[in-house]
Amino acid sequence: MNRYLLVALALAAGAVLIASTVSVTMALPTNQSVAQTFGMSMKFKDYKDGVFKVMAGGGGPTAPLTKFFPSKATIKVGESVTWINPSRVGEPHNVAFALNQTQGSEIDAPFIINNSTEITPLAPGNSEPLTFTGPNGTTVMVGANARAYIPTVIAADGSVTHLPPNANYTMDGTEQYINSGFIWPKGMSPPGLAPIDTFTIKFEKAGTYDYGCSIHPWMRGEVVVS
Ligand SMILES: [Cu+2]
Repeated sequence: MNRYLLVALALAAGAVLIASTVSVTMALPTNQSVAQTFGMSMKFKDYKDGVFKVMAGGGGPTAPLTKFFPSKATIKVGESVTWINPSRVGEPHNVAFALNQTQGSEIDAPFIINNSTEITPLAPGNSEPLTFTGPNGTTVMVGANARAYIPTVIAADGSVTHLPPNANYTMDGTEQYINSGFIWPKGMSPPGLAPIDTFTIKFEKAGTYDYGCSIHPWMRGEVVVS
């Protein structure tokens, strides 16, 4: 191998190293860079009368934003956080608190149905249910998980309650799981789904509460209550 080739290889390796360093740095957007990209104001802070507002998503048709903003809400005991979805396109988000980490919040889940059950699409068109053979020859159908689509609370004793759309829930801190249901930009919920465009939790117990969006698992946020 001649030395010119060696120099060229060394330069190429250096360039790759620099490029990968740059791309890693750019892959972690700060709140500020996200705000600039999407024309949001870094000064956005809507926290008055004991209610802290958080935007779940944002952006428009060319670039929907999948981020909670601000991602950290700091409030006092007895105050509330309200989530809204300001997207300009019909992209839903939800707010899921898995206080007991074993309680997941997948948006689709497999369900065992009777082997003889006939499933007929309500609307004629291009749809059929996703089914497969489960354990012991059972028939399994994949369906929408109501505990991610509609507001749901699982209490400490495991009892499940569905809240009305746009619920205002008071959290005592003993819950295993809380989900807002799909929050749509106002007026953009599809027919057949609950017209949810907001969700509010009043926090009665101090602590740091992590939450996420079941639809976009990289969307994370936290509420700090003191
Ligand atoms: Cu989301």
